[in-house]
Amino acid sequence: MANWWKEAVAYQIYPRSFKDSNGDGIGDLNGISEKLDYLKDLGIDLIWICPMYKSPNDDNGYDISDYQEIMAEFGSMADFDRLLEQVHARGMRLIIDLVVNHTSDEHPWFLESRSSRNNPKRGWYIWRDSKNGAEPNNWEGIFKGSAWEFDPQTQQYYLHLFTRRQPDLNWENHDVRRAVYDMMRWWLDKGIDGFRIDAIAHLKKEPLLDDVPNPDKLRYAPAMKSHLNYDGLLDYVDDMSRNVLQHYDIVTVGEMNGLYAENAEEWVGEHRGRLNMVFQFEHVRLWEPEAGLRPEPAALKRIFTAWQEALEGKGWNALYVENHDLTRITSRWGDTEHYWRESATCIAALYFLMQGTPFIYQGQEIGMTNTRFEGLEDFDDVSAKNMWREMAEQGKSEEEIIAFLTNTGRDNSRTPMQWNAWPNAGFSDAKPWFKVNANYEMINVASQQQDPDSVLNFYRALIQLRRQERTLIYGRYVLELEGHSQIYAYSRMLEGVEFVVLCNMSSKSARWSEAELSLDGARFVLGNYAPVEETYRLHAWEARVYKL
Ligand code: TEU
Ligand code: CA
Repeated sequence: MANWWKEAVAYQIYPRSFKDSNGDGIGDLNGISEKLDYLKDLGIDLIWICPMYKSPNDDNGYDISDYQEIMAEFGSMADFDRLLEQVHARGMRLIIDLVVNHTSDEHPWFLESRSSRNNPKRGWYIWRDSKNGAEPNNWEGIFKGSAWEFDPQTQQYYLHLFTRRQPDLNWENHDVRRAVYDMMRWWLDKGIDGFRIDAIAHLKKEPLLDDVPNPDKLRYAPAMKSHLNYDGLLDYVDDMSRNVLQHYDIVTVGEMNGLYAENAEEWVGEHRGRLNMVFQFEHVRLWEPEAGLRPEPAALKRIFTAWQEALEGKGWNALYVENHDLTRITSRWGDTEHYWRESATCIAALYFLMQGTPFIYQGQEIGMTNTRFEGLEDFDDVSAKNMWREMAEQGKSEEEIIAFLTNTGRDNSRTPMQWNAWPNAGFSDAKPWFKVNANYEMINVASQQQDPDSVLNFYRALIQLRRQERTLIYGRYVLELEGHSQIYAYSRMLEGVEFVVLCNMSSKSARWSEAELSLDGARFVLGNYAPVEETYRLHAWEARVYKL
């Protein structure tokens, strides 16, 4: 079935780091408004902005203290309304982050809940007595340490899967759900076009809150089994859908760690009326620092192909390789040292032309890379600081910790957007809240706009091509050259039209034979190298698209 959001190309904005409009060093809503023409010109149809709500910023806005107010540093509600209006005036759409697994500990709901054991909102959060003089169970939080925090005033613990300043809402409680749904309707009635639903995978907790097995005798044990995609979670989604989502023409994308291709249809199968898309985690979890930086093409083929096939004719994929929680993809999968431009564009072609709605994270379109950290003071992310503490307790050296966080840290993708080669990369007139990546004079929007071979212009070409060719939107995906160790190739087919996408995911040239995949009579439509010399040989990180 055709839907506007299937044909859209989406762009994710991390407001704090996108554009500062008033010279305080912090990105803001008016900064986004200033750049809408840039996004429109790039070919963007749909914008997702990360949380812009009132927040004490323990987790950069993912700790919300008022869902119906704008963070003062980002502007005002009038600024938001103007942004929304200007997005719509350009024929684009805007979705916002729905963060309802938890609130800030400064949210009035939590302040009431913690005020006494018999407060009417006590049951809005998850409070428990201590067990044998310790935490109610042995769960480790996602950001390390115990998932419980003791509240001296009422002598009980509350559950927080993320930081201690992000208490988990109790989704079993019907008043909580009603309040969340009212808030959602308030935004939808304002005219926003949908939600990216944060941490939806964690809403449901194992009902008994029992200890998890702890064979390694850790102080706190990883407890994902008890709260990640836990049995019964879909009942909450159905409830939200019935009460709110189904009543609006919107798009929804759930952040769904712990979901695998074999169950994807339950979440986004069209006849089920749940969510439109999910951000699955399989391809981004592939990479473990100790296993080396680049995943094998075989692993990527297995994962992407499973998702493409699972949803063919049934549901729709969200396609992404970067976001504000991940390291930069060119640093992660590509070769920034020898083939920065080639690998950035090759990875772009690889994921962008599959079946699904492609999302681009700010800076990805110019091939921004990971940054450099010299000491603890260079990190901002609360999860990095917690990890630092944990590793220090385990006796790891400062160098080891910095190396680990440099390769994995979320701060890598949170450096200010690189607009031009002027001071502060054109992000702000003042000292930015977070250090600009030192390579901004080489990697920035202004210089790439001038350069026909830039990463930016490659993204622009991909977007235009996808817009012109229905086959690249709705066509069936078929994996080609399945056993090839360097080349990831696939075709897209619709009503007799066929495209082939070929990507050499390595820093060495790669060949295949005509017998394996013939390009006889095929027309070259897009690539990241100068004219094709040898049809059946790709240069390092070469990507080509052919129409058959
Ligand atoms: O991330 C949550 C998230 O990634 C989890 O769903 C995931 O299962 C976990 O990190 C596994 O390692 C979202 C936001 O994207 C992130 O920025 C926030 O810090 C977090 O929620 C808390 O709101
Ligand atoms: Ca500002």
